[in-house]
Amino acid sequence: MTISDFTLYELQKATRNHGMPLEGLAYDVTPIGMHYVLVHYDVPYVSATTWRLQIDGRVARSLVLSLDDIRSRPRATKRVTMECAGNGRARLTPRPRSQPWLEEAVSTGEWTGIPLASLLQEAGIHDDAVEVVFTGLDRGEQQGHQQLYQRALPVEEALRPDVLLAFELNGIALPPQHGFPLRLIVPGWYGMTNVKWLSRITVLDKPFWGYQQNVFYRIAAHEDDPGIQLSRMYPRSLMIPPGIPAFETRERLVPPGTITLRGRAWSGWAPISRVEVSADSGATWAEAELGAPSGIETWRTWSFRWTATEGRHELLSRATDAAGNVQPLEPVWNVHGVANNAVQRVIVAVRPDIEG
Ligand SMILES: Nc1nc2c(c(=O)[nH]1)N[C@H]1C(S)=C(S)[C@@H](COP(=O)(O)O)O[C@H]1N2
Ligand SMILES: [Mo]
Repeated sequence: MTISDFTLYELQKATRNHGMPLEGLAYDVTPIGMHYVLVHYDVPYVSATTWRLQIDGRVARSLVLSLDDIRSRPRATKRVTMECAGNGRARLTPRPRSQPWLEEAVSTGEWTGIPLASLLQEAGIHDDAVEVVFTGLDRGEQQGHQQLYQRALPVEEALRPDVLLAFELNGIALPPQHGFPLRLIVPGWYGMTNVKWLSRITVLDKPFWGYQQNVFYRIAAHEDDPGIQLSRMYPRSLMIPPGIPAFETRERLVPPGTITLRGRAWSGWAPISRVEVSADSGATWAEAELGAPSGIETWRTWSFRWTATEGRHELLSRATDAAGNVQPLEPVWNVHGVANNAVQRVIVAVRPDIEG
């Protein structure tokens, strides 16, 4: 990869949106400010006093709620790992034109809010309800489609007890870039599901059609391929960068000897059941030790004792979940550059002059 490969178009996005520096994998909960950010259009300015949430469509009673109304209800807090579906996009050749993530578009937040199901029950959703549409306040144009940011969930998913309408991240009011004053949190699903700056929740008796649902966020082999709509996160494992970085290349420098490699793995389909590590570019693999089990909601820690010998090495880690999904060794290209969960490759130079 050379920097000149990247276009001004991508740089404009990369300077607005930011990833989690991978040393942030050391934290169970990503500190605010290190949590990755992805904003399609502009961060809307929202006044907490005039903002309202509207719930309508196939419901017995439409509701209009203020932030105080929402905050006064029984609340719940959930630790949730969120990953952008475009994570890994910049590794594809040719590179689809969008936010050029390498591997850093993942974080874990502690989200506080009210269960979505409680509001839907209060509104009384009709038996013919099929999907629930979430509309944000942000608006823009993408591929000629002018739109408010909208995504839908099947009713069964919307009624899951762990789905939240969140007004806090890590114990403070949502920062503007993370969706102030209210956002959706759907554990296990890719980032685009978690609609920020929510203004409206609409219950439909037929499937929703929208740009962010049916055009983008599909794994499609070519533009006209209907492909598959994305939902849950495919498994991925990442390593806390070992040793120290070289400023120019960000290659890792470590002294010879035994070191413990550590990282995190997650999957939205089933709990992580296995992580393997290769210290020879994938020729041989060995089992990493897994930390405490986690469900589909949060990442799981892993560790691996590695005897570093002088020279350059390519370190890989590969996650498998309990449903049998495993990370591919090579990226699988698709039009929008989504769901590329190919294994990460970390180049390490082992040198005796590096201080331990
Ligand atoms: N309203 C709205 N919601 C949105 C987005 C957006 O652009 N507008 N981006 C989505 C995408 S693609 C991702 S990956 C997550 C990112 O959430 P974060 O910025 O809080 O990490 O928000 C999702 N929710
Ligand atoms: Mo995303």
